[in-house]
Amino acid sequence: MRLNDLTYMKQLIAILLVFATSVAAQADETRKVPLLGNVINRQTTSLNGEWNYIVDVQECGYYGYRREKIRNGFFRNDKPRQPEDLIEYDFDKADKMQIPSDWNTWNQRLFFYEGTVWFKRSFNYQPKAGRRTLLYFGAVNYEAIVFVNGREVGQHVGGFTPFNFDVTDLLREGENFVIVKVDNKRSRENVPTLIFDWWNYGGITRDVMLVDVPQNYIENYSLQLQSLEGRLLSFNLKLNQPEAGQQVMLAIPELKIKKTVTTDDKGCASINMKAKPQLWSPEHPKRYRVEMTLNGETLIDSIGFRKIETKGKQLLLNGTPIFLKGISIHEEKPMGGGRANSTADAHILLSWAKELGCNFVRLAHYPHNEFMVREAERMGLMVWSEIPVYWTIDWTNPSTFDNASQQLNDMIRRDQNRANVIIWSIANETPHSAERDNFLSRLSKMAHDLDNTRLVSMAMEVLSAANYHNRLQDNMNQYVDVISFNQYIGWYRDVKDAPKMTWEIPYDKPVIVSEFGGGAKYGLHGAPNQRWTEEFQENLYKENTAMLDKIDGLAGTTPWILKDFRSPRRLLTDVQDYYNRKGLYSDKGEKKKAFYVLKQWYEGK
Ligand code: GCB
Repeated sequence: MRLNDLTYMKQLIAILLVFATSVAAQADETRKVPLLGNVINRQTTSLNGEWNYIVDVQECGYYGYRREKIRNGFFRNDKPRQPEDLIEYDFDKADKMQIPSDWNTWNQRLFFYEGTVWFKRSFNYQPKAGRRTLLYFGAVNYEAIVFVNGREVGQHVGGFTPFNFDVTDLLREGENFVIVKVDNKRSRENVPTLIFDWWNYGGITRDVMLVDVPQNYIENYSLQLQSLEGRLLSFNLKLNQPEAGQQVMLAIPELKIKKTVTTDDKGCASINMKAKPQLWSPEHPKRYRVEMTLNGETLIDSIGFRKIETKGKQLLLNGTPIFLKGISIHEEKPMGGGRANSTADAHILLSWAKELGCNFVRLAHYPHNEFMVREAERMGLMVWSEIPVYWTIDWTNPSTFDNASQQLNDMIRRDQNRANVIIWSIANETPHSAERDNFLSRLSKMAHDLDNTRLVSMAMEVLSAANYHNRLQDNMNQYVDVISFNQYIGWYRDVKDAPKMTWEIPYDKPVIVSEFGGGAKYGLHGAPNQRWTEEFQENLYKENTAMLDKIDGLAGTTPWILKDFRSPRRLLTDVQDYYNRKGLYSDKGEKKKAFYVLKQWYEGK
C-alpha cells in the first residue's frame, strides 16, 4: 500500500468512525420512547427471574481509573478470547438474584448498600417481520443505564415510575443479553433527595418485559366519565407515530358502544359519547371491558367510570358527599421488609386496609406498582397517589424540576384509566419558600392539564402554635383542590394538648388529615403514658380521633401508617431496630391495639 493510500484509508476510517458514533448517539436518543399505557394487557414476554449481578462499589465497570467513561465496560459482557486476555469480571460466574426484588433484602451483605450493582440476563428472541419490540421496566431504583447486546439504549432516573425503550434494531435471532447498571446513591438534586424516612431499596424492583407491538401502535389513551349530568364519556388516544387517517375501533360491549375514530396528523384521536354506565364506587367497584382495535389487533382494558369533585368543603363521589376512611401505606411486603412487587402482596396489604374499615388508601410517598392500584380498584378502594417530592427538594435546580415533572407525568400516564385514583399528590411536608411555591405550583398546573378528571393535593404542615390554636397557612392552598396536612399531636407534641386544640383551615375546600399517629412495638405493654407501648399508641389514636372530629370540613384521614416499615432513621435498639413503628400492624402482620380504635371510629363515619 502506498503512503497516499494509507493516508486515504486512515481518513476514511476516521470519517466512518465519526459517522458510526453519531449514528449510535442518534439511535441512543431515539430508543427511549414515550411510556406505553396498559402494558399489563399487551403481548409481553417476561424477563423476570434469575439475573446475574455484580456489586461495583467504585463503578469500575463504567469508569476508568481517571474517572473517564470506558469503552470496554461491563456492559459489553466480554469474555477472554486468548489465554492472556485480562477481563476482571464474569457475569456468568456471578451470583444470581431473583428479579424483581431489592438487593437489600435479597442479600444480607447488601442491607445498607447504596451504590452501583450491574445486572445481566440472557434471553432468546425470534424477530418478527414488521413488528417492534419494546423493553419495559416497571421501576428501577434509582438510576438505570440500560444496554442491549453491548449497546447503550438509554438511561432513566427516578425509582418508582416505568420506562421503555424501542430495542427492535438491536435484537438478533437466538441469544441476546440485557445489562442494567443500577445506582441508588442518594443525592441532593434527586427526587427524593438526601433524606427520607423509608428504606432506599436498590435494584430492579418491578417487572421487566419485552413488549411486542406493531409498527404503528396505540401508545396510550384515556377513557373517562367527563360529566355526570349528561353521562358523557370522553375517549382520547395517541398512536406512537404522528400518522393521520388511522382508524381505531372502540367497543364497550356491555354498554353497546362501538365507535370508530380516525387519527389526525399528530396520530391523535378523540371522541365524546353519551352512555349510562353503572358508576364505580367502593360499594360497587364496577368496571367494563373495553376493546380498542387498530389494524386488526385488539388491546383490552377494564375501566370504571366515576366522578370526583369538590363543592365548598365537601368532597363528592358521583355527586354524593363522601368521607375518606383511609390509611397510609408504604410499598413494603406484608411480612418483614423488602419491596412489595406483586398482586399477592398488594392483596394482603389492601385486605388489611379493608379489615380496618377503609374505603381509601394513601399510597405514600411515591407511585406504587401498578398491581397495587389495579388491585385496589378491583377491591373498591379509592387511591391517593403521590410523587416523592418529599421534605427538602433542590427547589431551584431545573433538572430537579424536570425529574419531578417527569415522575408526575409518568405516574398520571400509567394510571389515568384507573377509576379508583381520585387524588394526585404533588408533595409531602415541604418547607415554605417562594422557590418551593414556584416549583410546586408548576407541578400542580401540570397535573391539572394532564388530567382534569381528578383532584390535586399535597400533604402540608400545620405549624403548631405555642398556644392551642392551629391555623393552616400555606400559599399552596390556591393551587390544590383539597387541603391536606400532617399533624403529630401525641407523638411530636404532648397528647394532653389534644383536647385543647382548636383548628382553623381558612380555605373553602375539603380537608384531609393526611397523617397522624405514633409508634408502638407490638407486644410491648404498659401505661398509656409509656412510650412505645401499644397502650400509648392506643390512647394517642383515641385522643386524635376525638380531636379531628372538631375540624370543620374534614373529608377524610389517612393515618400513619398501615404497617411498620423499614427506615434508616429509626435506630432505637430493641424497639425500632430500623423500623418505623407507627404501624397499626407490626412488621409480622400482627394487629396492635390502636387498630381497633381507628376501626371503631371509621365504623361511625
Ligand atoms: C411524617 C412523614 C412520614 C414519616 C412520619 C414519621 O410526617 O411524612 O414520611 O415517616 O412523619 O414517622 O415521623
